[in-house]
Amino acid sequence: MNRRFYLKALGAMVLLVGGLLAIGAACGGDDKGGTGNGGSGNADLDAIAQERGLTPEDMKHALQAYVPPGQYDPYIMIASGGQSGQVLVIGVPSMRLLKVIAAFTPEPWQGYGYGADWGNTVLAEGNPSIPEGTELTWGDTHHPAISETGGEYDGRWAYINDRANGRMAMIDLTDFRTKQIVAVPNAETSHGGMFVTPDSEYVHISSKFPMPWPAGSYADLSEYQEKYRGVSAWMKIDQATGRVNLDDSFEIELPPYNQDLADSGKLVSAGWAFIGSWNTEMATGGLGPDGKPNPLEAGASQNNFDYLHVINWEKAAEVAKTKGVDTNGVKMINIQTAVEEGLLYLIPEPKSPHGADVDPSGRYIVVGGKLDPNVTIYDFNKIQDAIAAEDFEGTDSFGIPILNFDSVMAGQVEVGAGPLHTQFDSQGHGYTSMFLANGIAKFTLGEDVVKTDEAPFTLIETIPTNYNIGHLVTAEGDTVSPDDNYMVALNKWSIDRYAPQGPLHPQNFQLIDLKGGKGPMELISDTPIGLGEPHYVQIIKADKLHAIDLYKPGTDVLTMQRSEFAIDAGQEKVERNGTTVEVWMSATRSHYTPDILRVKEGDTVKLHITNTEQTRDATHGFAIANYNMQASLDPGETSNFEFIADKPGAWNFYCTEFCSALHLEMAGWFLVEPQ
Ligand code: K7E
Ligand code: CUA
Repeated sequence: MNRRFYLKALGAMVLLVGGLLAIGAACGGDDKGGTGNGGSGNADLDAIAQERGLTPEDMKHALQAYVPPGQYDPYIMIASGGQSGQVLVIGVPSMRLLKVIAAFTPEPWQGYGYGADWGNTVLAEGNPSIPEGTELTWGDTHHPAISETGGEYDGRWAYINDRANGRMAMIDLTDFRTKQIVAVPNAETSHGGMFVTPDSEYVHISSKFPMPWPAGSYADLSEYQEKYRGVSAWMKIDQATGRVNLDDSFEIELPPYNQDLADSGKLVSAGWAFIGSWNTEMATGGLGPDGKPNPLEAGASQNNFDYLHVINWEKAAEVAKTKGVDTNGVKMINIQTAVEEGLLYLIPEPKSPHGADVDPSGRYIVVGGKLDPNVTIYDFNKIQDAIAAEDFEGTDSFGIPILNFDSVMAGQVEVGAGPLHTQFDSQGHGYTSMFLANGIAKFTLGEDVVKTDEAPFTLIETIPTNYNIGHLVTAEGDTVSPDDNYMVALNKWSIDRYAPQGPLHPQNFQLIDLKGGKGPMELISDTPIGLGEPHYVQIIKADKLHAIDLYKPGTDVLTMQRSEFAIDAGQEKVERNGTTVEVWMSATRSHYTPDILRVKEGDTVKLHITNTEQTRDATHGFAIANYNMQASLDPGETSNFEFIADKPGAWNFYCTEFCSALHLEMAGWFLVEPQ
């Protein structure tokens, strides 16, 4: 860089920092910022920049992402954790990892799936009933959906799907814990179908790969078209608990296409939903011994168009009550009924589509075709007109009407190679990730939505990403009023961005400044994600979240009520009943009461532990050597174990959380006398 320019820019930087400090001092009323405008600050910054080889741009970006010690991020990102099966909580703009929420995979820090009843119960309830005896201990989290009220994130709950299986988890955002996993009936896998309706009446999930119907039956792939089916599942949300209630849920049978990304209608399109698909060719692969010439990827890419499913879910909810057929515990609307009742239509979408995203106004649906350099934008008003006029170009092989492409398409924008997912700002812009072109394209939507003087359906600018972006997200991006400041690119490759740690590279999250939607987009920071491959994420304003500090004394985290096994300090006891030993234990800094447990080999042990503290962050752990048990007892929490004392010996138990100066002394003995 030109040295003179560098110094000039650095000087401007120092003035900016000095100005910020002066403002801080004026507002704060103390004199902590007193050295702000002086020469020493200038010299300090200059020296740091020189020493670290930072440009003025670098320093500006550092300031844009900086959150000082002790201060909070204004936004919280709820991120899928991919193969980790977990959900990540990340502050924005600092991109600091705040928590890994245990969801589909046992998580030791929170004692999820290591003997305590919270995790064991949730994980066990999430096992599918078909096939019988299935025990799953991992998931592949892809698409989170934060609950909404009036089309705005409301910070009550988050839902996330398991890509590997037909399952979804519900996370309570008061304590950021998973409270329910549901195996979705009639879905073997799931993918991008997860969204909530604008008032969180339902959380939607759809199948990814079709499965032989009825669920649990077998059919060879030669019967793919006749026997295999997909499903659109509308899971009713209990408004008091956020849990899914299967009794009031319903499903719609879909053709054996690969149902993909989906989104809820909102405002003008409220009551409707859109699910993309690929492989309407119904190809099944067959390379190798099956002797077919094409892999699935080629077979599924033959047609120029696949179909966007258009669903009137509000009407479907009514139809399900009278015409839904009970199918594995949920009411199912079959394809024929869906067509007769006008619940289901198809729209051609070009070239192996992936994303299907509804803009904040609800009017435009943006689809990215992986093998097409264009995004295709549909107009909900035109869709309604076409349905009313029965403007169909035919039906598919299952009798579902196909709306005339030219009648419902509002515009196409050539953005670049490999468009996938789209997010929005409030100014009428879409931002589409381009996997192949390695970047994000910003373009305008159609009339009534564009708030600038830019022409509709026009490419405005692109920004490179490093590398091969999958999803992207804007702050409050799926709501009816996105914020126009932060965007994060979720990149699949990071080849040369971080110090090497062997052949497996981290994912790369890149923070981008949208500048009020006015642009130009500006890259601020890179953040490595080293525990799985996130797919989608959402960003919510931090002040919409109402996380609790403490559990009320003796809380069962599954019910959030006082546990029947809770005790207060002084009520600890041990009871033997035949070969069952039941213990009511307390944990407080820095001891357990009782701290010696005597049982006989083969006894059943029922251990109820209450953390009797009401001090923020006074969490205790509980682990017993050689019993593979670990619990995290947050202040006020009661946790229960039930197990057989099958290993005779003198076993140490201890607190796994460094809770006090005498934390190492917070331990005891579990004595299992041999028979
Ligand atoms: Cu595109 Cu699972 Cu949303 Cu990955 S999916 S990128
Ligand atoms: Cu309690 Cu360490």
